[in-house]
Amino acid sequence: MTPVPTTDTSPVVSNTTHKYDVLEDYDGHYRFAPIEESQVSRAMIKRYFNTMYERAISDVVIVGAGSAGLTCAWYLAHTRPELKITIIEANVAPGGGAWLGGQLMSPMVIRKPADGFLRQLGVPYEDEGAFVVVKHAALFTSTLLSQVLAMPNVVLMNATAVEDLIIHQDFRGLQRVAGVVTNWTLVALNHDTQSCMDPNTITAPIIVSATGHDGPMGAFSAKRLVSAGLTKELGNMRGLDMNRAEPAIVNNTREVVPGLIFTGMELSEHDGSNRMGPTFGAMIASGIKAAHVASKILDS
Ligand code: AHZ
Repeated sequence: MTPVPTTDTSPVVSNTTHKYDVLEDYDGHYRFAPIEESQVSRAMIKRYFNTMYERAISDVVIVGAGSAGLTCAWYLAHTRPELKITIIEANVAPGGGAWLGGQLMSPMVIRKPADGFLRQLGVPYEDEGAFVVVKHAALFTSTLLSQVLAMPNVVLMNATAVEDLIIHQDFRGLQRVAGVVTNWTLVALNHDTQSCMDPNTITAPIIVSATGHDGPMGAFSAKRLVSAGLTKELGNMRGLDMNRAEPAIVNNTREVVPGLIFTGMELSEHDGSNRMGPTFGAMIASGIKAAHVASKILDS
């Protein structure tokens, strides 16, 4: 028999309240607290612009909220709760490439010993000997992201691009990265179509750049160092070799010029090291190392 089409879209009414229900009444009498539209606008505007005002001077700015940038933020936020950590992410969705494992498949491989970070996060995994597998990369990334955002000393500004670096010069002529130049990403992508749309700035003694390898916006700071004359030329990312790539990224995580630390795959473009493909242990270990380097510089 052909099912009778129905135009009734009202939700299914249940007489029993389940223990997980947040609604007490599905029976057509559910009421929200009354609100004025302007209250909604002001609730957002007040907080967003207060945050921009407060974070115009930050302690650490992390550029890029991929696996390396978020791990760095998590570790730094937990070990240095007094620091104002500001993450700038060009995309609407933070997480970079860490929503999937490889070739758009969901499982995520993490080589030991970086699996220790999963235990700190409380992310379950299957042990395969030399490496572990998280059933879905999104489980890692969403857990990491939610824990980073829950930290009171972290602010994330997504849909916001870093479109330049602030570079100061001291009395000896030594150049130092002293902050970032930001714009909403939609503005940053439209400089060719509009008259000048000036950016904004955030100053900080430490910038951690984690913008990934070359792509629409990737390797941003590495490229800017070259065009600003602080780095001679890009090394350019080399071919895939998991065994060479992962330790190289971790061991070379460092302050590349005064005030600017590189972490994650941005390093491969700067240094000319190999890519590792879909294995994420180096992103975690490099992010943690970047946090240590930042801490040490701030203490010096
Ligand atoms: O949107 C970018 C992404 O979320 C963001 N980003 C890039 N340029 C930016 C800019 N301003 C603000 N100018 C910017 N944000 O940076 C993030 C980079 O994340 P990612 O996942 O691309 O890099 P990652 O180094 O954290 O992780 C790399 C993961 C890879 S790539 C790879 C391979 O190709 O072999 N293997 C692994 C594990």
